[in-house]
Amino acid sequence: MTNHTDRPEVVHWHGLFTPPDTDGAIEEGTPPIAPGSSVRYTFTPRPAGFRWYHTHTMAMNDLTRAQYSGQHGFLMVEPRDNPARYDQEFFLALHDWNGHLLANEDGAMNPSYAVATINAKAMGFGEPLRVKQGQRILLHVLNASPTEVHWIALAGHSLRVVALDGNPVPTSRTIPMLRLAPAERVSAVVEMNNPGVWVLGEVRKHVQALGMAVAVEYESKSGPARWEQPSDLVWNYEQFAAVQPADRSSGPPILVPLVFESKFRGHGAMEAWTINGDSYPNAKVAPLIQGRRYRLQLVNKSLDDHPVHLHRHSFELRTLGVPLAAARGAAPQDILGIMKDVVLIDAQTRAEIEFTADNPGATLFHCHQQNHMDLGFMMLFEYA
Ligand SMILES: [Cu+2]
Repeated sequence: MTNHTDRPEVVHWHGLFTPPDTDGAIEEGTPPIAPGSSVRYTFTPRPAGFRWYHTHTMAMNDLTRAQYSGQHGFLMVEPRDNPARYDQEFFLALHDWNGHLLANEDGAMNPSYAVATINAKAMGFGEPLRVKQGQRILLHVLNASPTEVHWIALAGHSLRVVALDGNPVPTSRTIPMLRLAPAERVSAVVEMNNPGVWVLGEVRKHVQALGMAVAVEYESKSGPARWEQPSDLVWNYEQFAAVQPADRSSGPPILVPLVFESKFRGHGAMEAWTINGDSYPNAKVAPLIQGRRYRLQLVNKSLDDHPVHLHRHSFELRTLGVPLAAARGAAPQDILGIMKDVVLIDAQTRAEIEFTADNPGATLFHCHQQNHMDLGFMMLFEYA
């Protein structure tokens, strides 16, 4: 990797089980790449699946830097044997550009964007996805937006979700629309059984109007691409879970409560963020013990949804969306078998995720929304 920019850079290998010195997080100990210099990393890419890489630097108030800059790419780690049956595969990256800070109702600043794209092209500026009737296509959608959640549909077609964050789901479901938080990936199979020229794009009209769409063109069809608003806007992770209870041979997990809160820093400033009352680098928890199972109890007291990301490990979703205001009664039903590396925690809810501490070394945990990570929403797990 060669750094052609004029400032230190680092490349994070998102979703891979790499050692801290090549994971691409300066906080974990990966050396930054100096301007004009080159480095070579050697590692075995694992696990198989749809991964990606991106700059892991800070932007603060400069909305041209870090993830705002669009420095990202796809990384597909093919499995040793590939049972997938499809005729064509398309990789699609969502991104928002030309951000500026805009005040919300309470005066705090948030990024807002002028342009939104798929594979760095606004609707009408790129080539269509060319398909044939009867084909089965596999879409790998990545939300590479620095801060925005996106909803994606393909007009005239439904999408059979086969993997989340590159990991096959226990139960694949055919749905009208995908929702992707920043850094999330969804892989979905589409049966091309409705000839025409269609829009694949953001479901919210004002975002599609900023450019986040691409035409899907059947062979020998032409004309303007048609859009149809999906009938159903519901998204939940639970629908892809396993139906059978999992084997729990590892014993009860060690509980780690993590409470997320915002800190108003005055009108005209972005909010700061805390985990258990402290911003990075002061937020700390007990060191992880290798081989043990951990259950993170994520309590989002803020009014924002947060796409939280754990480096160098995958985690299993266990419970999601439990309202903070809800009376403490029966424990919610566990979700089983959905392995991810990013999950969106809704405002004013609690959620639980589990992982096994099986990759020793410093491990970053943070909100993937660039402005939240820049302003303290980050914590380092250490191994004992
Ligand atoms: Cu956040």
